[in-house]
Amino acid sequence: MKSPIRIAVTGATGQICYNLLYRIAAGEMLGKDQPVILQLHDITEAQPLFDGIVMELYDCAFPLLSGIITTDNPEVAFNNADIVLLVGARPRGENMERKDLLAANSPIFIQNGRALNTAAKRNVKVLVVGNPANTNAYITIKNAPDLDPSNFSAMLRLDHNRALSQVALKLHVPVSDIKRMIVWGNHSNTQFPDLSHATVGNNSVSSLITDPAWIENYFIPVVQKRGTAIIEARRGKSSAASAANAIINHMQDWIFGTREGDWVSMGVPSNGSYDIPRGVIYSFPVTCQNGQYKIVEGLEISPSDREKMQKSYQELVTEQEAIKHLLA
Ligand code: NAX
Repeated sequence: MKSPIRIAVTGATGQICYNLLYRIAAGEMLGKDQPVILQLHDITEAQPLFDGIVMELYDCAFPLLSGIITTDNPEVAFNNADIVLLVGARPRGENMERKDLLAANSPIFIQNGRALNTAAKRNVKVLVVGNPANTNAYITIKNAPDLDPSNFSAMLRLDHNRALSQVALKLHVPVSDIKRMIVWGNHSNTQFPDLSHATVGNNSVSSLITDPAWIENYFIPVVQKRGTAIIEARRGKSSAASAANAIINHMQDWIFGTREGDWVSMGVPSNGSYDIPRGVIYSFPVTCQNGQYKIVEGLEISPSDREKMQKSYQELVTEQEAIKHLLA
């Protein structure tokens, strides 16, 4: 039997985690032969909610679940962690603007960064899910100076999966036949879902779409606004099952590698590719091998697509400006 992997999860009593923890414990993220220890974090007020969650974890009698820790102390949660999933965040309240959300979440991710710097394994893999995910990842990295920034990523996989599904529905093909989808930029409605490099078999997706207006007028806005559509459809609740699934997909690809001839979208520190200045956490197409992600270089981008990519970058700059004083 392999030795257990320590997986820390924040926001562990929230709705995404209720769809996530049981799948991780069942081996759906790291494989059916990999024991796991769950190190669960939530705020002090949420601690009583762990009772039922832990009872249900035990009641599943998962053969791979080697231990469970619950805590309101991030350093305890991140202690020796191999994988850290930062899901916990302040939800966006009514009448709350994006900048208010940024201000409310910055202290959480400053604290997360410091605790990771102190307590996590040096080769930990950290996925930031809590919104605004890209800028929260930026804040976390800035507060974990002893960890390599390439240990971090922000989640754009739900957007990537949404884009794949829309194309699969349109072309009546299985999702698995579609390769090389990209969602560029910020996990917000400035993101740019780009199917100009996507393929189905030997064909480009764009050559198979007979009404080009579908891309601009349907595909792009539907993917960009899917989060809001889900909230409306679920009577106020945001994506949970699909978000948990995207976390599992993201981590699997990062750890075990992307499939041959394909890539995925991840929010990662820019290396300056595609005119996106270094350091900003921006979603790029990446391939993964041996536990490392690598930005796909050299794709041809039209001037109008470059404009869309810059628009999302500019939003990230505005977000960084809004929290700059908190990082000084
Ligand atoms: P919930 O509101 O159900 O859960 C949030 C959890 O965070 C709660 O358990 C809460 O106690 C905890 N929390 C609150 N304040 C905290 C603090 N100061 N420190 C640590 N934890 C704190 O939200 P849920 O639906 O689970 O969503 C979690 C986060 O994921 C939200 O920020 C949400 O916007 C974000 N999402 C990100 C997605 C992405 O693609 N990157 C998609 C799904 C989701 O919208």
